[in-house]
Amino acid sequence: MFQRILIANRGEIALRVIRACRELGVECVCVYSKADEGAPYLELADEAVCIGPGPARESYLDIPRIIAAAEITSADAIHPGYGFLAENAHFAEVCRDCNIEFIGPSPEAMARLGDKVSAKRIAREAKVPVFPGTDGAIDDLDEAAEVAKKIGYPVIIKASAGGGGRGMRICRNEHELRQNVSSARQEAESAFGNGAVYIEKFLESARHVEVQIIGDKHGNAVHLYERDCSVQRRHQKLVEEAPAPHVEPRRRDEVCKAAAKLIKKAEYSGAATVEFLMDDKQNFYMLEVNTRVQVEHPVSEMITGVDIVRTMILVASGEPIPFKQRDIKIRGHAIECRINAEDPDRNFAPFPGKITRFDPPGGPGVRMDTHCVAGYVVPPTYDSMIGKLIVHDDDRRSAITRMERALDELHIEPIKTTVGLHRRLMQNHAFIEGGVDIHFLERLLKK
Ligand code: MV4
Repeated sequence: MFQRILIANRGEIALRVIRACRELGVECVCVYSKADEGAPYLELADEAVCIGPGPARESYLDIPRIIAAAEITSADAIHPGYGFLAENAHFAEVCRDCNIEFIGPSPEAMARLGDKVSAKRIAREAKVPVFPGTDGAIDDLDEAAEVAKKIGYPVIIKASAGGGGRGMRICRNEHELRQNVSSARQEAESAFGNGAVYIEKFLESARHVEVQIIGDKHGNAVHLYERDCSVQRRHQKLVEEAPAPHVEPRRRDEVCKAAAKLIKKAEYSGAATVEFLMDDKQNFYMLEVNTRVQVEHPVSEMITGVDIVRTMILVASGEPIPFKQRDIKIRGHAIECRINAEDPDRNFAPFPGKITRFDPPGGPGVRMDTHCVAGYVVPPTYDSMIGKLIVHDDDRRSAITRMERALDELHIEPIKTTVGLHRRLMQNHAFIEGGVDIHFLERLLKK
């Protein structure tokens, strides 16, 4: 096992990793920027090192500074959390060159699955369903138009290096396709330094279902079942739950096994999420693979009893996954509400500032993952998520009731947050019935 882990992240996920380190008896070092100076979670680390000014480019994204911090503090591993450098294959490679274990996949496996054209190719080889479309990146317009004609409109242009909805174009006819390909390419080139784009059949309405996987360095991959993350706005998830409501047991088995097969085929170790769209007949199609621990990992932890962050650390140190697939059973239902410092009435504009009252909820089946306390100042510098409220209960209905109860106990003042919207969601008829699609929240907000 490692002696010391450096946590190359901030906020609630940094605290989540600190807790995992403590329980494993591993020391931990936090890096922080000027904007996070004095943050209370830093006190819980064995050491904290300032790595630069607030802007992430000069701190949480600055590879030489992070490596220097690891070397100065004798850290033998780095946990990247999510965001920042978590899916940067170059960073994983620099860690390897510096003899520091990156707690995540090898740079090669990260590249194989992080690139969507490559991930789709591996998925096809593993017989994992994908949308029909071009086999690889588009070379020329005529070829793209031919493929689109064959699969039928609408089609969607996606950037191979994109993700989370960036660099997509929906095309409803050949004219739109011909218009969009070159601009999509240019946008991808300037945003990701990789102009490769591909097209596939566009599905108008679907649910976002994603499967949590853990792979190890011995060729094993175990799934921790699926999450439904359909409640989102502009590709920002707001509510996630596990298991996905109204999924037939046979389908569940199929989608989870498909995801595990893909991860095995890619010789991937660490935590991964395989994203799918599921249509109203429960056909599923792989979208992309996230090669990191995700914000919403706690709902999978709550229904399976597996500590995902601890397991990531174990497998990075070379241990085999300490459980078998047959040991993993779904127990009850879990829901997560993301608590953001945002004003839902002002188009979700960030609302940083000092929190004077912070009362997190408690009691049975309630978990709040947050780095906030009364007196904490939410900096304007980073994303606006200030915590996650997670509940677990025997079934979905009880979990919703428990979430309402927990939301009533939660008081954050005076900043604006998404708490009120979550209250409204927990009482929404369509949400309570379950199985809302990816356009549900945007439709609700228009009303
Ligand atoms: C799609 C799609 C429909 N058809 N692909 C958006 C984020 C990225 N992961 C992929 N996305 C989509 N890909 C095909 N072929 C619709 C979306 C999509 C979406 C997916 C998941 C969650 C929310 C979404 C919101 C709008 C569009």
